[in-house]
Amino acid sequence: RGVNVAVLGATGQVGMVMRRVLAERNFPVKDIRFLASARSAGQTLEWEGHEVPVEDVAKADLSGIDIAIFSAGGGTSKQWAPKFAEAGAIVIDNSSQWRLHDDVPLVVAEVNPDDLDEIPAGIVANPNCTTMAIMPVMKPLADAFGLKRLIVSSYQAVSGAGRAGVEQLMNEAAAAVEQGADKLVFGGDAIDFPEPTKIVRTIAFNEVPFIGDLVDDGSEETDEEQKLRNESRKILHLPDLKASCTCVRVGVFTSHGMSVNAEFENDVTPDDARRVLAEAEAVELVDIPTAQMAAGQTPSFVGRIRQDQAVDGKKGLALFVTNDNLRKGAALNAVELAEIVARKHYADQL
Ligand code: A2P
Ligand code: 11C
Repeated sequence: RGVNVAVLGATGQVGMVMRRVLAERNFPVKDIRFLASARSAGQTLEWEGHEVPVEDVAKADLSGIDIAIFSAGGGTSKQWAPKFAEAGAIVIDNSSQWRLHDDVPLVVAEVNPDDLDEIPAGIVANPNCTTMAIMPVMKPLADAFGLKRLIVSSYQAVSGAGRAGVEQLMNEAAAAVEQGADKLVFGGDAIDFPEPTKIVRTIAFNEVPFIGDLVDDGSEETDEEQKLRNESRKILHLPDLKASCTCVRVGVFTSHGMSVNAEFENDVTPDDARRVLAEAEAVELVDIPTAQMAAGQTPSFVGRIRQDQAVDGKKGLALFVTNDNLRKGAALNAVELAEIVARKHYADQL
């Protein structure tokens, strides 16, 4: 018994964590298939003690798959999700490709699972890791106090840019250490860094306020910055939520940090917020949330909760959230969505 599962992008950063999370959570797998590009065909990946060959998606037989979890980029998803759905699978897609389509549910497992009751196009979308990090925190606060406005600045890890982002930080950090990283105290050009390969500027010992692509709509925002606004509105069912985000890449391997200033309809003190968040699923209250604290862990760590002094009265909060961008931010939520989909749509097979 169980469901037939396929992972597209199984060889990537998120795909690797997906395989681990599927095994950790004893997902009810009947048969598993790993797919990627022609580059990886012929490799094998371990699954529960045996080696599974990686298939080139372009040559794969798509029949018989119940749930396909994708993390292979937007272009691949655009091309392949409809084909998998047509062949009978429900696709859970980690890319940004389908998130804002009306007939595609965009879901955080603890926040809006009932949006998975109907899956009209056979495609479900997993939110961006920045949105994901704050949704389990903002949803209970929104329900309790009425959320009006979000101002967010992100501190995003290089693994959000995939394996190539991780390699860029490793190579640059190695060059800096070899040449004497302390020279950077006196000048940003004191180290001869390799040319950036993925992130648009040197990322080792640096911060780069540019993630994604500029959107050609006159806003001068990047698509990554717009995702937070658009996805939060859809997940929280608050279509008029005011939200603004500045996305910054930092020289951290894993876990995104988010500084949040939130304005509410009703009064809320930091103690009120802590009381609500102490009960929230997938949230852990701490004093100082850090990236390293969150890496390899499941919850969104939230702390530094203060009254926002830039909002009149007691209607504003300032807080900081960290969350593992590869786990809950991507692979874990996708697997949790697969679990809900299995319960709601493949109950007879479980
Ligand atoms: P491959 O390893 O064969 O290139 P990351 O985000 O860590 O870079 O990983 C991206 C994942 O998406 C990898 O598993 C990669 O496979 C897969 N992928 C990228 N482009 C394609 C494509 N055109 N078809 C299928 N899989 C793809
Ligand atoms: C990053 N958040 O850190 C991005 C990666 O919309 O799923 C994921 C992009 C997305 O670069």
